[in-house]
Amino acid sequence: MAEPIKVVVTGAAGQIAYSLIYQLAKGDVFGANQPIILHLLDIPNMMGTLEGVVMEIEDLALPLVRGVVATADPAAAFNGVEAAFMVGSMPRRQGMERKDLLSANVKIFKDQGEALDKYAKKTVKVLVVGNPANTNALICSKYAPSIPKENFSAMTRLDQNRAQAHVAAKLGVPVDHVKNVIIWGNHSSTQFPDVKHATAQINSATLPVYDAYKDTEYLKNDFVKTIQTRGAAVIAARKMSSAMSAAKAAGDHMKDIWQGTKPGEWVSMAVLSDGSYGVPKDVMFSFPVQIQNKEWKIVQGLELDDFSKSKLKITADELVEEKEEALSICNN
Ligand code: NAX
Repeated sequence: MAEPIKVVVTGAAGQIAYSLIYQLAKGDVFGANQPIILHLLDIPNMMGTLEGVVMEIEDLALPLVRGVVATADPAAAFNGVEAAFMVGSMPRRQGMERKDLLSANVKIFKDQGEALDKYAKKTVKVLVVGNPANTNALICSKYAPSIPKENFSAMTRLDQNRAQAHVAAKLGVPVDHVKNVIIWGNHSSTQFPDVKHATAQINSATLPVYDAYKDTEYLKNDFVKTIQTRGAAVIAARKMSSAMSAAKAAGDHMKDIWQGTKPGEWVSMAVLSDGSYGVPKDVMFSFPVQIQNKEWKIVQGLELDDFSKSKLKITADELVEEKEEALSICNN
């Protein structure tokens, strides 16, 4: 059996972490032969709750868990970690403007970027979940200059999973018969869920989704809106934001980084833009990527029509604006 790796989860007393930790502990993400030492970070007044989470981890009685460090000290939390799930952030409270939320969370990711830079392994893979996830990931990377920028990504996998499940339900096929759905851009309501390049296996035939589901108008309008607003629909029903599905998506995202994507398939994650598809450089933009040896490459050469280009521009403009606001917050 391999040597244990240290894995940090921030926001460890919160609701996403509660589902995520179980997946990590039973080997769903790093593999059934990879022991882990869990580093759990939260804020000081959540230490009581975190103690309860630690008790539950013990009571799972799972052999891959070789240690747990529960702490409010970023130095201890990030020390020697090889994978980081950056979930912890301030939730939006009533009366709070988007700008207030950005301001609070960008500062958290600035500080935690600095702590990663100092204490984590230089090979650490950092997945940002806490919102605004794309811009938080950019800031985190900027304040961790000794860690390669390619090691940072933000989560749009929940949006991808939502889109894939929605199309599968419409076509009446199992969810894994739908492949290569893309989420472009920001994890926000400007994201562009795109099935133009997706395929569906129906009986023994593999067809483009656009041919299998002939209502193109639906796929360009109502489908896009449904996925863009799915998070809000869950909040309206549950009175709390998505947690079980967000945790599953975080596990899927890191598993693909660790174990690679399947041949001919791609997944969506927000990574540093290199200008592909006309997207401005230096924003964390969700692209289709393929992964091998823990390194992602943006899938090239997909054709974008004018409709798609206009959607990419809306979400890219939002990310540029968020980046400028975030940088001005950091510089003040
Ligand atoms: P919770 O409020 O349940 O948990 C957040 C935890 O973070 C709390 O325990 C809090 O004390 C902790 N925290 C706050 N500041 C911290 C700091 N400086 N260091 C360490 N921990 C800190 O929220 P939860 O539902 O778990 O959601 C967490 C984040 O994920 C939110 O920002 C949420 O908006 C975001 N989401 C992102 C998604 C994505 O697809 N990228 C989807 C789900 C989710 O909405």
